[in-house]
Amino acid sequence: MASNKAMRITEQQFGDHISRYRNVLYLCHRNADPDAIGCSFALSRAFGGAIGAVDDLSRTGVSLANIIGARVLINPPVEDYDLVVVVDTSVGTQLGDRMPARYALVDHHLDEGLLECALFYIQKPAKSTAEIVWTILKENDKRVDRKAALGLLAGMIADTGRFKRATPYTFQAAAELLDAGGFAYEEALETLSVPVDLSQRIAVLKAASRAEVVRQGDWLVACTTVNSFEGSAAMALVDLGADVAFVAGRHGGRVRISARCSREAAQKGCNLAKLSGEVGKSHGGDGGGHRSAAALEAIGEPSAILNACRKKIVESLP
Ligand SMILES: [Mn+2]
Repeated sequence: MASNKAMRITEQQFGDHISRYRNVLYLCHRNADPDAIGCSFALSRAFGGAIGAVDDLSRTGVSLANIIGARVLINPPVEDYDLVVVVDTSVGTQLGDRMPARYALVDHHLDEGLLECALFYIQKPAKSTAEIVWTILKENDKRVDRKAALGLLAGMIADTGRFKRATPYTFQAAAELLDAGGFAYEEALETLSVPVDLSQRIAVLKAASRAEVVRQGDWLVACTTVNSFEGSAAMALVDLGADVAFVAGRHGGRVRISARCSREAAQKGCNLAKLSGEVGKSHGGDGGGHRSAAALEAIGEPSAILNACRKKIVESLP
């Protein structure tokens, strides 16, 4: 790879630099997420150019791209472009064998691997690349339309864990994007909600409506039966407030039980991996997993094996 003197530029200088190239590709990392997609889309709208991604998009990346109408080329021929702007990417391995010979970089990670060979770059420790891109647009007097604003805000929401890791600038940029885009915050949140299969939702709702809840001191243990998506159902019961959940399903001649517990229950000593192994073995099967997420397969009546799980967990809770 040709060695260049790496050139750090400011957000304001981006427009001047990018205008020297006629045919630009904004390239997202593998499994491109909403931050990468939203940023590439907003930059391509403002300065022109195509959007690409290496190999695939994440589930929420696909959702966002569909909603804002981003056309993302999968594994585009990078050598066909005058300049590739690598977006939201910190290490070359995220680009697989698509590493372009001539590239610029816009990113919020702290890794230095891609800096040295970049023609120019902007890299800052922001909480999302979208915050950097928003500054680029403002300082180059670019207006954003509704879709570009939606994409950038979705990127911020996703990368900050719905603002759990936000800085004052994240909130400021988010407010400005809501204003510029003219949409409700709820709409930006919705771009990230990937629909769950109908059959899965039915199974989880059935499991919840049939659940039997036992209270032991301050602990709530939920048990239920459903014949598919046991793991999702157990997770949903913990989300709803159970400390521990066991969901049984019949599969051919065998019974499968998925077990989940809250983080607090696991910290206080709940060990579902051990429990699943013991109950599984005592019913002609086996089980295991993690402390807070485990499963077993055994032979017998679902209700009897569920009872055995419930008895064991109640005995073990402090
Ligand atoms: Mn990011």
